[in-house]
Formats: sequence, structure tokens, C-alpha cells
Amino acid sequence: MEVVTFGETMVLFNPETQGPLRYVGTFTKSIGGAESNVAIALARLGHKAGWFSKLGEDEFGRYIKSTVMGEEVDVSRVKKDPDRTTGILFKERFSTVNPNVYYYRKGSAASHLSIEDLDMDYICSAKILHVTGISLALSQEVREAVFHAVKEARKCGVTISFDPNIRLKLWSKEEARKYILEMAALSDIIFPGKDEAELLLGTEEPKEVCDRFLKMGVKIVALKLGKSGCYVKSKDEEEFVQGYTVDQPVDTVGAGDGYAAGFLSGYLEDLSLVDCAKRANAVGAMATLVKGDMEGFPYKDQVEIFMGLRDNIDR
Ligand code: KDG
Repeated sequence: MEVVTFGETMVLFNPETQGPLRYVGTFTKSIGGAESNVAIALARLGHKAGWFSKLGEDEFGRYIKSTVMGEEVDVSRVKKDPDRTTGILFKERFSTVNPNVYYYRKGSAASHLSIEDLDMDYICSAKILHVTGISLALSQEVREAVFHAVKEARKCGVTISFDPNIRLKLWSKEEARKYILEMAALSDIIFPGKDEAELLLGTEEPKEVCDRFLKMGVKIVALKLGKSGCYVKSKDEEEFVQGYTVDQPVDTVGAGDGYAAGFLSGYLEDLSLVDCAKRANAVGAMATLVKGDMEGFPYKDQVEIFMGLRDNIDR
């Protein structure tokens, strides 16, 4: 495996019509989960990615596993819990591209993933372990598992990639700050958004944010600045990298995961920091063109066409 990641994936119901959920009659079924999104995006970009979680021994659990497997992600370490159910996520749309999200995941199988569910040989076989703040927020059990996996993986020389992914529906700002900063100090690559930086560090000023994370021991900071692009910094390089303009974004959920996957794919291919950031911006932008959390992630040739690196022969 080039990248291994783990965390909760839920069955996702996307409303067919706008307005309050109680008036919505039809939904499209799909899946959503920050970590599986990253694994799927990486697989589409041509990388070997593995994702695992704990799913309910139910129809939605089977659906999630087969969907992620169908995207050519390794799901061999996925576990099933016969006593708990798979989490559910509903989106609700009004006129904006940012939907409201409602979780039905409390006590789900995935929120009981524990240290015993980790196959450390599998994790240590990867070049990169990618984790997110969502898992840190789910329960103490999952949080302990993530910290354990990261600490052990570091001992094996695995690069740690971390997306804070702060979801305030899952925990308080104080808790988020405490555990995310603790995890940041164990990470090699971090993907904060500017609002997240403000919450964590009290500033969204790019240079300051990057310097603060670098001081904690992070090696690469990729600060997401929304549609304007990103600011990236390592010990040798630092640059603002312009984003791509998208005419009609329809769903921003998943864009950050696309960004992380685009960046990691460049990193695995030894691209320069700026080229990693360009690919990250492109994958993130393309993710917003399609309704759904992972449906819009491009294949390698598609992202290269989008970036103008390859001709598009469409007929
Ligand atoms: O980053 C996108 C995720 O937030 C989405 O796919 C669902 O994992 C999810 C969550 O917990 O919100």
C-alpha cells in the first residue's frame, strides 16, 4: 500500500429536492466518509490505497464495503460489528452549494473502532498513514486507536498525513483544539483550512499559521484558502498557489478530501511542493463539480486535462 487510512464511512442520502428535510420525498443513496473519500480519490489518481473501518453487519455496511472496493481501494482490513449499525448521513439543500449535514452515527459500529481493530503490520507496510480529526471526535475509543496507530506508525517510519476536518456537530471547539493540536505535533503533513487555523491557532495569516505548525514538528503545511487556492510551506519552500476557478460548483463537501488526495498523490510521485499544491487545488476544485462527496474525484488523465497539462480529445 502507498497510503492507508481509516475512519467512519456512512451511507449518505442526498435529497433530490431543495428545502427542509421533512418535505423531501426522494433521495439518492451514496456513501460519505472523509478517509474513504481520500482513499477513493487516491485510487482514481492511480495509487494503491487501503481504507478500513468498522461497519454494521447490515445492508448499509455491505453497500459501503462493496462501493469502496469497487473503487479499487483495498478493504481487506474492514471489520463488521454484528451488534451495532452503520452510520447514516443526510444532506439538506437550500440555495447554496454548502449543504446542511445531519448525522445519525452516535453509537455506530465505527464509533467503537478500537486499538484491537488495528492491524499494525498492514499500517506499517504503507508509505503514508492518513488520519483526520473526525475520528478524533467520534469517541474516546476511536481517538485512542488513532493516537495509537499514529505513534506506532511513526516508529515504523510511516509518514503521517493529517487533515483536522473539524466538525463542530461532533465536539466542542475546546476539545477539537486540544486533540487536534496534539495530533498535529505527531504529523508530517497537515491540511488545515483557514477557518480551522483560526480556531486552532487564533490566526489565519498564512505565514504565521505555517510557521506555528512547523514549529510543532510538522514538515509540510498545506493551508487551504478555499477557492483562492492554498499556501504551502516546508522548511525549504513556501508559496501561495492560485486555485482553479469553477463556473458552477454544486457541492463543496469532499473538496478538502480531494485536495488532500491530490497533494498526497503528488508527494508520492516526488513532485515539488508547488506541483503537489497545484494538483491538490485541481482535484479539490473538480470535486465541487459533482453532487456527492466522492463522485467528482477525477482519474489521473482527467485532472491533467483540467490542469491544461494534456489535450482533451472528446470525440
Ligand atoms: O470531508 C467530507 C466528509 O465530511 C463527508 O464525506 C462525511 O465523513 C464525513 C463526516 O463525518 O462529515
